[in-house]
Amino acid sequence: MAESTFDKKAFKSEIVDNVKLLFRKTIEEADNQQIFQAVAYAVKDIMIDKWMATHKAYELQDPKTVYYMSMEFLMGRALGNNMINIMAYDEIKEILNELGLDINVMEDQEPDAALGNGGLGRLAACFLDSLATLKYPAYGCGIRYRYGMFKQEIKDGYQIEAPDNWLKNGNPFELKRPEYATEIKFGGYVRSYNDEFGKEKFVIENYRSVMAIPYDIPIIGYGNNTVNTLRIWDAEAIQTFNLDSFDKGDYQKAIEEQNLARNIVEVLYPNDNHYAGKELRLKQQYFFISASVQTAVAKYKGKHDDIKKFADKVAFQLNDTHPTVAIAELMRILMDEEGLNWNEAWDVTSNTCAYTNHTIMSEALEKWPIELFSKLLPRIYQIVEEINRRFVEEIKAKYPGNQEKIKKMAVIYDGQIKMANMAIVAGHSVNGVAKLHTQILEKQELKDFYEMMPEKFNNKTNGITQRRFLLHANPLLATWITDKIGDEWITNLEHLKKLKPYADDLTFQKEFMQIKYQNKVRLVKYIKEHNNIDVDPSSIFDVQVKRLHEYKRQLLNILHVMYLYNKLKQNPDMDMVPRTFIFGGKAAAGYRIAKLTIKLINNVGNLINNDKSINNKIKVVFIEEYCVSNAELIFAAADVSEQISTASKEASGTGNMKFMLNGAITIGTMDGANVEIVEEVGQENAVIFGMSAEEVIRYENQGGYDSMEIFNNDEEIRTVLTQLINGFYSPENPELFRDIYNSLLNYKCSSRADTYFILKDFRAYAQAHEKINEMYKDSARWAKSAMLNTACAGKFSSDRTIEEYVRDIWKLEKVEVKL
Ligand code: 26W
Repeated sequence: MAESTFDKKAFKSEIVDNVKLLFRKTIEEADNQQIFQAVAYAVKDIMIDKWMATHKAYELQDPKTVYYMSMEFLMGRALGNNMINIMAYDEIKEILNELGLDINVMEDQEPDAALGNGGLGRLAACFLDSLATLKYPAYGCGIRYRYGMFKQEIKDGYQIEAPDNWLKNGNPFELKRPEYATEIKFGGYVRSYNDEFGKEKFVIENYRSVMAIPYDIPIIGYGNNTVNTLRIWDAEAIQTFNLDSFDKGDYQKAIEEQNLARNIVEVLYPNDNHYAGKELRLKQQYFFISASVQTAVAKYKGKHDDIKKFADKVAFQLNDTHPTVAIAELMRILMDEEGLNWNEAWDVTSNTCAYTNHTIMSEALEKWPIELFSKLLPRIYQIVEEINRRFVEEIKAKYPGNQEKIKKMAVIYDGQIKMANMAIVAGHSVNGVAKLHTQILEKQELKDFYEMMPEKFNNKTNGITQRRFLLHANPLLATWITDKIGDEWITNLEHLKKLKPYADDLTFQKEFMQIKYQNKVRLVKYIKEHNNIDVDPSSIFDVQVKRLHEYKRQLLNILHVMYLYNKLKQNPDMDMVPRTFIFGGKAAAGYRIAKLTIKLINNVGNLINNDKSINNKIKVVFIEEYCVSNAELIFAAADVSEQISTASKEASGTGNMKFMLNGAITIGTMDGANVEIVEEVGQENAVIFGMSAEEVIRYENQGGYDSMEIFNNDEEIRTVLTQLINGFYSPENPELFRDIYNSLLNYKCSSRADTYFILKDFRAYAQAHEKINEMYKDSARWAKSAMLNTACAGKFSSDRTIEEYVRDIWKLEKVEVKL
């Protein structure tokens, strides 16, 4: 590990100087936000030398570089992470102390960079941390949304969305790079002509264009000198006003262009796993992809003459289908601008591009109507058409007369362009994000492709960065672990295995649970401040935090709480360790049933939390505005991790890994990465319940199951469901939760009753919770399991995931950066 050469004295005076320079104030006069900015600039100052050194090393050594293309990077806050990775966290904490300031308060001044919805965006952020820590040359390429993920407020139990003006105070870590602005063309028409050699050439005419302006954010590796770049693109109009000469027409046009540009990057689409074919979304995609691909080509050409060897130096990873237009854009540049023929361009494109699939939910599959697509991107559409034409020929050659195959695999079918199909056909790699997920892709969702091109398919089980989700999020546990086994786990998480022998030791168990208790107290304070609910830190903290979605089954969780409450009312002496059920997560603004579920959780909480007769045995808390920064508090404080998706639906999950790392015990289905979590920690240290993925798929193929039968035969379930429609939790409006009730029991046009098998899994889930209760009562047993969860989390580091991508897909070499 590099020695820290941190100069405390200099850093302290730089903070004071920065406050003066930025705000014309003394440190005594400055407010917390201003001091945060001053500290952030001082940290950036340390990073900038390393950033320049990294740039120089890359220039000199010309290594192969991966471009991680993603519409989402859910970075969260940067200051804490950066202080940790420059290895000066404790020193800066001391400096701030000397100035009478609290480092946590300073960190809390920073808004989250919430340029992502959930798992897919956070994965991209973890990957950037790992790439830099492992010294691999990498760019993140994305969009600088003016507004990130909306802010969630809970009013009267309902979710209210508010805009996330995250750039309000500026972003101290970003660097505007106007010198790298790139023109992006939309619309117009394609004219073809023959050049002097008789070769057909294409030009787009009558297009409208915007400028893409990059902002660079430094991504620093832990304890090394590598600083990679997250490049996010802003949009500006090409001509700004010319005040001297504007007549009315110009003025109008200028404003329009300004608006076209502004609209593109205005806001992140807040849909998670639900596709809506909006033109603006396609504009966003082409905008940042064209800018990124053009830049990558220009950079390559700065050093190399032979464009055919592009893939020796460049890898594009497409984070889901959203950036898939990169394939056609690279083809366009290679053919129209670099003069390659189709086959040459195809080879380069195919060797450069690789695709990651993040979901099997059919409603998330991106398809674009030909009309919309071809109008916005006429030349790109021609290329997609040709990709399709050639591929359909291949299908016909391989499966003569088989129309089904064409229907399933063609890139264009039924007036729609299927982006996933294009990614699979064109790229050289298709990967799932957990073992089970990849198997389902191969055997079900992408079966026909797997049969035709099995060599492309591979698995890369997701991971998380321990630097943020343990070292930063849980300093008490991090310090304790380092005391016991040294600090190598920070860059090699498998070292946590060394904790295993401690798991049987009573003293260590006590210490471990004491730390958990302190983290719970920290969360209790947060809950008191934000929800004004009193929570007992010695109750079991049972947590489900993630995006609201029917397949994730927050509804199963809250129905079970209702069931437990009924039981307690019948028998107040019931043998039950007090439980705090903690929920958190955002619902897409237009997702009615998900929003109604939030309201249900809050109403249930309201009634139960205020019922003295149950002796505080149950508390229900809905944490408002779940985001990366409060997630860090929540994971550290959890005893039980709820991972209860309908088996086969959760591609991987990564929250599950963050809980495990922090010593929570999983209650979950055999879905996504849960399968591998159980493999690592052992069945006895997790509580697994419910239908398997295979069973779910079998039922789905049969058209579902009869939930009415369960309703009719299970009185306790019937009581719970009836409470949804008899005003028990909504006396002012007994009909309020009718839609939830109906979703479980009634067939509705296209969707089956209880699509997500909530009632079918209910009894198994209730039993699993009884098991949790029993386990917890044996405190030594619980402590041992909790410790083993931490000890066995080694596999789930994103460092491991990245090494696998590098080995199997990107083929990068590490670059040592010297200062
Ligand atoms: C176009 C609408 C849309 C938006 C987002 C479609 C699909 C998405 C994402 C693919 C949804 C997503 O975040 N998927 C999650 O990806 C994580 C990282 O691989 C996995 O851990 C989660 O299981 C998966 O739901």
